Formats: sequence, structure tokens, C-alpha cells
Amino acid sequence: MWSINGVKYADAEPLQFKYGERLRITFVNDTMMNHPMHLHGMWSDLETGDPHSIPRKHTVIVQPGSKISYLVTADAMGNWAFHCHLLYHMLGMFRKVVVS
Ligand SMILES: [Cu+2]
Repeated sequence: MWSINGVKYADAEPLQFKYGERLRITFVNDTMMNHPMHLHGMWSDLETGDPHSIPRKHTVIVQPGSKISYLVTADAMGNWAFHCHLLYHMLGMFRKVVVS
């Protein structure tokens, strides 16, 4: 079973974002597969180390053995999906995001 932080979706609490806050999401991929992580409803501003080069993404590929981070402004109220785009990972690698 795939998971995020060792917890599969069925056992996970929703992630709570405060409306208007700017937050950093960091992924550490300790698996041997790519994980294209898709946060719905908000942009993911990929941190590249260069403040002049910040790609805006919906889906960010987290490569094997890598650590990446991106910044999100929680500017969309409501419930959103946040998941790995590989269908057979999605059961575990899925979270509900609540912006309120
Ligand atoms: Cu995955």
C-alpha cells in the first residue's frame, strides 16, 4: 500500500489550510518511483533555489531519492483533492485538503 508519511488515505485526517495563508509543502521521496503530486484548486510555486525562476505548477513530479518543496497560497475556499497521479498509488497517496 502506498502512503504519505506512512499513512494511507483511509486512515488520514484532512489537511487544514487557513484561507489566505502561504505555506510550504516539502516532499521527501524515499521510494524508487516518481510520484506526480497534484494539488487541486491552487498553484504550486516550485522552489528551485533561484528566486527569478519559480515555475507555477499544478502537478509536481517528485523523483526517486529526491526532496523538493513548493509554496502554495491557500486562495480557494473549500475541499480539494491532493494526490499522486499514478492510478495505482492513489488509494494511499491521497489527501483531502480543506481551505477555510
Ligand atoms: Cu505515486
